[in-house]
Amino acid sequence: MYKSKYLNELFDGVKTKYSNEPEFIQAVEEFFDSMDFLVEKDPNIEKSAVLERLIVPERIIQFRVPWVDDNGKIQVNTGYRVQFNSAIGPYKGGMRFDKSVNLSVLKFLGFEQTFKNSLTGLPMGGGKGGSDFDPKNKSDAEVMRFCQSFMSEFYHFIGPDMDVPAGDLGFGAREIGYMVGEYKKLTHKWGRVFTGKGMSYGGSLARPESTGYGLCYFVEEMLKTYKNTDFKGKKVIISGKGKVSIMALKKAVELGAIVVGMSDTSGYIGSDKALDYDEIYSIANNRGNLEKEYIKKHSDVKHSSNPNDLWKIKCDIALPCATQAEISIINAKELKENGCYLVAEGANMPCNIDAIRYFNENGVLFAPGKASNAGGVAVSGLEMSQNAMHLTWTFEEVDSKLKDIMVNIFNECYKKAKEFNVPTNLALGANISGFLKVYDAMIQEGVI
Ligand code: NDP
Ligand code: 2IT
Repeated sequence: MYKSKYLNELFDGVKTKYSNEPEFIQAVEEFFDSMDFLVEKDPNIEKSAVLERLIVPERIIQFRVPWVDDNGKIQVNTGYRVQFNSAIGPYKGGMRFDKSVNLSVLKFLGFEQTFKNSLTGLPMGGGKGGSDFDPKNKSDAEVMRFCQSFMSEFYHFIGPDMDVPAGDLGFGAREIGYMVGEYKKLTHKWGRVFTGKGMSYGGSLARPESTGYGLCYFVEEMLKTYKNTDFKGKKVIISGKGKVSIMALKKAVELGAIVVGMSDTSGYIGSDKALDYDEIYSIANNRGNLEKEYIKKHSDVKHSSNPNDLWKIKCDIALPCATQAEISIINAKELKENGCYLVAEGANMPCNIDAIRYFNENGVLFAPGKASNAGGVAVSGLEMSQNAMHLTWTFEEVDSKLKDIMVNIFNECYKKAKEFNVPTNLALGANISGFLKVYDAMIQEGVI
């Protein structure tokens, strides 16, 4: 229940209209938690129907993706792009390939992306796309044929000033390469249309590192501001062993943390001591199974085939970096009982809403993904700038801009949270700061 009658009615409408979209409903509910602090102060929010407009994507594109597998069998998947909001810039956001992909998941991701991109301070609107295609256990040739078929429809809807996709879960350098290649073939234009490209064809240095590094820069600011400390000697657990998790691991270790637990879809590994960084890195690079592979060389670790057992490990800091709905209220309580005092989202919406409320009410510092994982899209924005200027910045230049952006996002969120007398509520700070810029642009652009 919100304090505001208007928000209650609006949210009831969302729940009824989108009753089959639970992920999208959670993203809106969490955002409205913060809007409840704002709508009574500013009657123009209701009058301008900005929230009614914001929760409806500007455009949803859905298409058939037929392709032929290595056995000559014809397969059919669904392709999507949710062009959520272009108030402050062209649509920007990742592409996800996973069997769980559906409109609810892509709408929640596109909705959150709109505020995340606004927080970066760069002119990027929000979008998200992908397919229910599962790249696991597919050959490179199958992935290539799938990407080519996908792009044969998708290329109509993207472009440097229209919509610039990037990677996300199940979608990395390999997929981006095939997509860019096919885009070029179909349009006869060099593919300035994706970010996260390889370094040999227009990618930005530090883009692969950016989400995980950015997350650690954000956490450093939290530790400094709220606890007058830093990463040194802190016990950290990180879920996943994907693009975000591995780079969070690398930076956390570099900053002096002791990473004591990690996971993937096959299970988790945990210890009292630091895990073997090189071994995890090598398993991840070879797309291996973390639990089974790691224990071959380190039989002394705790492990199980349930990735969620990760949250039972004693730690100071938890960085969920795998996927949505990883941390339930039960996991949240386990974390708190085991001494965890800071949870920062590297993934998008890994914490359920009751877990977030529990953290905020029980003295566990919480960083929402739309702020703490914004480093990836921020460096995507920097990749777009470099491409437009036909030049390349060094790793150090990009990394230093990334750090500035993350410090700035933290400061913005913290300042807003203080302004509303809830100084540790960074979710509120992120939602309100991200919203205000989009709101201003939507009012200036009229009812469109
Ligand atoms: P990847 O596909 O590279 O990695 C995902 C990892 O999560 C894999 O290791 C996968 O395991 C693991 N995983 C998936 N589901 C579970 C689960 N239920 N429990 C434990 N592990 C699981 O994706 P990314 O690293 O790119 O993305 C991860 C998250 O970060 C997503 O939420 C994404 O939206 C978000 N994000 C990504 C950004 C980016 O730039 N890539 C930017 C901002 C946010 P396995 O290896 O077994 O498949
Ligand atoms: O969720 C995200 O912010 C991403 N997957 C990165 C998007 C991007 O355009 O770089």
